[in-house]
Amino acid sequence: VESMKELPSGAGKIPRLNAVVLGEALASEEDDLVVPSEDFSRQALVSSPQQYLEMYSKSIQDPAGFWSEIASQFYWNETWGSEVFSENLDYRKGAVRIEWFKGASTNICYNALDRNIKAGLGDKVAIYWEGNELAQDGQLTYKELLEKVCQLANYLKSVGVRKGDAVVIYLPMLMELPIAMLACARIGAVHSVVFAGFSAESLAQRIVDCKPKLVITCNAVRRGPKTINLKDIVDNALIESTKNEVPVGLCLTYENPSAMKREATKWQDGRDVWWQDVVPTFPTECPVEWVDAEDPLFLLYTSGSTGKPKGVLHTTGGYMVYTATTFKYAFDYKPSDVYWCTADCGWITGHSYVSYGPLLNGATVVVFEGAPNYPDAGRCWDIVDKYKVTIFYTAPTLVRSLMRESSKFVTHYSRKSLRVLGSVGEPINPSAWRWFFNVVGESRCPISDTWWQTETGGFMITPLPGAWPQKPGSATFPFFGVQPVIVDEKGNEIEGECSGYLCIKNSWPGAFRTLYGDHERYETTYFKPFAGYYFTGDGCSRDKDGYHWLTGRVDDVINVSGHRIGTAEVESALVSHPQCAEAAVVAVEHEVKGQGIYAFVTLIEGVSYSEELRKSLILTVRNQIGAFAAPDKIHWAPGLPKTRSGKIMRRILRKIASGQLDELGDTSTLADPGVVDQLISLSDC
Ligand code: 6R9
Repeated sequence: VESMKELPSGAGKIPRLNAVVLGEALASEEDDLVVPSEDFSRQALVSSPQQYLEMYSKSIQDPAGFWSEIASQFYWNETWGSEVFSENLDYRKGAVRIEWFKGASTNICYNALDRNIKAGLGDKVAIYWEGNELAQDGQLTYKELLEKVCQLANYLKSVGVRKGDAVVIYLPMLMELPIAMLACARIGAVHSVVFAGFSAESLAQRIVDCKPKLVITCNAVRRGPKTINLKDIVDNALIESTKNEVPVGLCLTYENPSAMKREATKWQDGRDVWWQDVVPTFPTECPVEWVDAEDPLFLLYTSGSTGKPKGVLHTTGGYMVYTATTFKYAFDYKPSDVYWCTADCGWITGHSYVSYGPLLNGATVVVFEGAPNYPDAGRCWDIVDKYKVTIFYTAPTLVRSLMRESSKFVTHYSRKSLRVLGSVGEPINPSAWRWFFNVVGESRCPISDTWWQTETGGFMITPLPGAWPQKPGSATFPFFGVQPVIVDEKGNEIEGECSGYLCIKNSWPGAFRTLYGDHERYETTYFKPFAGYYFTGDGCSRDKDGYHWLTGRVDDVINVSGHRIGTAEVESALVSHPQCAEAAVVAVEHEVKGQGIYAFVTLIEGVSYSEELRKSLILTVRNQIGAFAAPDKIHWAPGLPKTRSGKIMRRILRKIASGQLDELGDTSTLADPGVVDQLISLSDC
């Protein structure tokens, strides 16, 4: 242990794990450490802070050696040259550029399927598919999955899709979604998956930007009690894209008979083709297109703070190595695991941790089409028991919504297969963490609170379960090869216990390489705010033990009388109140303090609003953070405006809070636009 602390540590390079973490002192109550069980640690891939430090140090001191050793476990048709990676993150020294394994050729579909089959996993289940309705399910072994992928890949080639061409995929969580992604990858086409909850207008915008050879969709999907007619949305999007001079001549449509029969589907002869009519007629073998490690693998659009969505571009080799490695370590993956991530493949989490990361590891993955509260709030645990899920990865918003319901929905099911839990998408407040840990995981499963972004490709700051004690609400320490730094306004790195802007120093294999068609925006948004670093857009503090606490987007930081308060901190305090289910906090202008705190609060089922409760909520914040953080206003909110991926749209809340009701902007991307009117009607309560 002593020697570990003396590792050569350049500025901010090696995490400062303190004595408590290294196991020298007993965890005290005040530190709120959740120590992994000895049984778990003993079997874990990384079983101690010391082992992590050793691997981490190597990854930082010799990134080329560290990553090329890992990369050599994959199949490369040709290997990389003398340089494992090359980079320039400093725009003052020329164009920003990141390259890993350049010159090597490989194929991610080959590595996920053929390679695993050659290693004997052909008959292992690759995908368990669970439909919206209880009795609806299916499965594919690795061999069967490869056959399906090859048939589609052959079809795509037959209609002229070539290496480098874009393909837009607008599908719900059917097995056909990962199949379509892998088929594109197999022939070197660039997929652009658009979450099937986006409107026709958003879909059209993405089609116009990447000009695909075809769109792959299905006629309809059932989500909970509703049927959504996806084909109509695509039809409208294609009318719109044609108006913008991007006509798409082919729409491959999967018939999803449980949602809608073919006869009921609107059809445009000459453009629309049924998947089931053509794809199964193609051979089940398809040669692999070897691509350069730096050839594009996919585009995924993500919203910026303003305007046009950004087409985040990921390439092949680095992304492959990075998603596979992060998956393996952050979830302590073992071949016997059954893994379920509730994210949709329309988001980065579904790319990296439903499809590529787990399949590259030869894992068995659950793909769920439906809604987590249908037919009731016990559905997730029903699925966990049905497939004996061992690793369950979800978002805090889902945890909180399930927390509002009776815990009988959880305890009714056994859940004894579970061994690791995961969280992603936003900071998880300690009370949701505790509920997830205690109630869902019965205090036995470590929680990997994975901080990362569409842009980062894979996990950046995350616990390695079993390796060190956790702190509810902290994403803990950086993954191998990642050098997070906290900088002040001027871009100076701050050491030790501090808070500021989270940046990353140097590149990592999974980093995005550009914004499609707009390298300048890439540099301006991410590399110019703090010269020499990648700027994440997030705020972060590091505590005395070196743990990282993400405080939310920096545009969500409130400055009250010179005190910087993360909206997430106040929200977390509010949500810790036993009668508060969810809270969203925004800044409003304040005459005296500069900014004031405005809190939207959703109460738990069955509790009604009262003046007494308002006071008690404010008192909770005063007690947990300090008087300066007490909300100036509590706005009762039966529901919060969220995107379909579950992110709270603070932009809208800020407008409501400041009374700018005529400037609400576009509310069409909300999961439920009705909540906005509800909120406005409660403004004066
Ligand atoms: C993977 C994903 C990225 C933003 C990111 C941050 C927030 C994600 C988090 C988290 C705290 C976590 N975020 N995971 N904040 N703790 N574990 O969600 O990608 O949709 O691009 O969002 O989400 O603010 O900057 P993306």
